[in-house]
Amino acid sequence: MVVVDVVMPARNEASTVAANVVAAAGCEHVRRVIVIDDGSSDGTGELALDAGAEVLRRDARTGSKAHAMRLGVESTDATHVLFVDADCTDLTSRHLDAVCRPVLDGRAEMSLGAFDYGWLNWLVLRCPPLSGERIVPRWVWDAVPESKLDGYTIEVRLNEVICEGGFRTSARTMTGVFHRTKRDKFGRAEGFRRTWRMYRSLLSMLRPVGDVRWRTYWFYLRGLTIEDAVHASAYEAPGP
Ligand SMILES: Nc1nc2c(ncn2[C@@H]2O[C@H](COP(=O)(O)OP(=O)(O)O)[C@@H](O)[C@H]2O)c(=O)[nH]1
Ligand SMILES: [Mg+2]
Repeated sequence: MVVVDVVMPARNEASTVAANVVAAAGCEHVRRVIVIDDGSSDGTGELALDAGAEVLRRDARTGSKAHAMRLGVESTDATHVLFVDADCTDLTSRHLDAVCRPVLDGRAEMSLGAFDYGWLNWLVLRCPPLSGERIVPRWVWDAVPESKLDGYTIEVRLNEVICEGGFRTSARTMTGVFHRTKRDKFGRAEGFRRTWRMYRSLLSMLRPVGDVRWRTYWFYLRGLTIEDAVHASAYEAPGP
């Protein structure tokens, strides 16, 4: 039997976490919503709890977003994990329903929703995906070795498992959805520093500096199906 739980890493996302928990809980395929809060000083964990999530806490001095995700996955026996970042804006249950469907229908092993970049969406959907909004069977997560858990690069590691194994990805734009950027969260200077650090980590994953093969991207494109953009009110969920 297929069981989907949501794993939502959250650190200082008080302004958006509750709305994302409600969106995740309203997804028709989802059983539990698990928020992993570490190091928040703005009440993120309490807001998530009030919104209906189960909240796990971590020691903020060690690890990263990836370690928070691992704690979430380890806390469930779900067959599939739907990862959702806590800083999305205007995310709805209908977006997440659409993200889940191809995997549950057996049309893809990984399915993801990309943010809405307007006229750039056609390009974003063809780039190696960094989206935090994605569903995978738990064996995909389990295939990422402990030594490769890292906050900035965990999405690339999940891509690697899918691509190198010859598995399929389904992607679509989630119309109207975006996130609070590092600049929104940390201001211009610190936001820029963190963004720079993130792209540096991502680029240094590639050979010859790192261990990710360039042809992994070719494998990705081979297994990729791009679906129609999904709108907040794409369809009515079935009634009770
Ligand atoms: N629990 C936990 N969540 C984190 C950590 N780092 C980032 N996050 C959360 O992971 C999600 C994505 O992180 P974010 O900083 O937005 O990355 P970006 O989308 O690439 O800018 C957000 O919900 C963050 O709050 C962390 O160390 N621990
Ligand atoms: Mg973000």
